[in-house]
Amino acid sequence: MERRDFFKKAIVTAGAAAVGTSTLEAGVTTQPIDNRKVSPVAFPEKRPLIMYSDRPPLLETPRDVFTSALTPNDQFFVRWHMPDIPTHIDPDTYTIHVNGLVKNELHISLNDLKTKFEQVEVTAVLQCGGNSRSAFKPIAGGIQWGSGAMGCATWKGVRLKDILHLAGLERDAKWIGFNGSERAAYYETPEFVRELELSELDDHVILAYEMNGEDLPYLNGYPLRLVLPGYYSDSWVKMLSNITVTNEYKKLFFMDVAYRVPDNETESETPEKRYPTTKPIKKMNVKSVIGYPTKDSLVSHKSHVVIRGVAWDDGHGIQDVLISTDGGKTWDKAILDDGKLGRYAYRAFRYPYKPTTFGKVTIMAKAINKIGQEQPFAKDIKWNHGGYKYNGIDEVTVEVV
Ligand SMILES: Nc1nc2c(c(=O)[nH]1)N[C@H]1C(S)=C(S)[C@@H](COP(=O)(O)O)O[C@H]1N2
Ligand SMILES: [Mo]
Repeated sequence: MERRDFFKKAIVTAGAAAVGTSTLEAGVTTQPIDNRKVSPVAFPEKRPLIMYSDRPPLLETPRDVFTSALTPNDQFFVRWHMPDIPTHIDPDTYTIHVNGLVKNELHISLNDLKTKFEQVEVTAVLQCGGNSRSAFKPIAGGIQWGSGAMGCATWKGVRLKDILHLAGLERDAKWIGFNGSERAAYYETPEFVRELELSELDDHVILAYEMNGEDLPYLNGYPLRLVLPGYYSDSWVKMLSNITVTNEYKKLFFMDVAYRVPDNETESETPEKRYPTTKPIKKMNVKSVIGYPTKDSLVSHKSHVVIRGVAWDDGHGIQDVLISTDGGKTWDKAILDDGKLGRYAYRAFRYPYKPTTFGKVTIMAKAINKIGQEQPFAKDIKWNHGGYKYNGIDEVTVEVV
């Protein structure tokens, strides 16, 4: 069977299975999102995570880590596109090369980055555009991530703007490309490069060498990565080797085909008919994830449970998180943390809950941001082929005993 035919078949089957199930019925969770095991194998600097592949490393953070606003480095998810990641990086000889339409071509060492520029910090959520893809019905293409292809950290580094100022942009400079250091497995595969329009980059964009007060973990892009607060992480190029300024968009680059959604208002299409034009995913939509309880928690009848989780968007800020413990019929406000980590960070939330019935209970969380955008019910989620930008109301079903 051709791969294409296989996909068609998988979609039809999954579509048929979805008919007749209601995501709102208490006691039924139709999200496959939690049905994964943490791998017993740990990678360098990482505790055991949910593994989808070892080369390239694809590691997901378990849901129960999302009970506080910062994600520990050793539990932070990992995503690489190419199997051939450098295994040795010498911090004393590493330089970042800035070239293209600049007046001064630069080679900046790690030490110069840390000593000759203003050092800045930003706490920001890094989320893969394919996070929660496994919740799409029917199945959408790509790795079937649960909710843990994301994390939030405090990033430290230097402003991209300051580096470009030193390099001096030529008058016709319009685009900027960021290269990772890894190599493709085949000559035909383009390298990992992200191109962005210079006009969309603001002061918050940094080249970061530190994550939560430590060197970046190797798998999260040591020694230097791009940090674009508010944007999905396909733009956050790791192990940066090169920054090239151009006056035109170079179509052959890797990211020109992946991480795109239909270019229409609802960013959606049907499995049968692909929308003809696409646009990059770019900014994150409003979303929340429940960290406690999980489907593995045993919750005691009439005990004092604290439901916990995190909520975020692209920087407008979270206004409210609403919790339902009756499968979406009634909602009540959760308590949010003080928000001191800033508008690009997770807002941790908590909600005291005393279960008064036995058996399965479905808990839901819905975030609303400061401009009134809110998470849709899972059944109202708009579908796209790539399985990007899933932000349905989160739900967890627990057993009350
Ligand atoms: N050099 C390089 N940078 C990269 C990628 C990659 O494959 N190579 N993948 C991108 C994507 S799609 C994601 S989701 C994030 C993952 O970052 P993490 O591994 O630190 O979690 O890195 C981004 N930056
Ligand atoms: Mo990603």
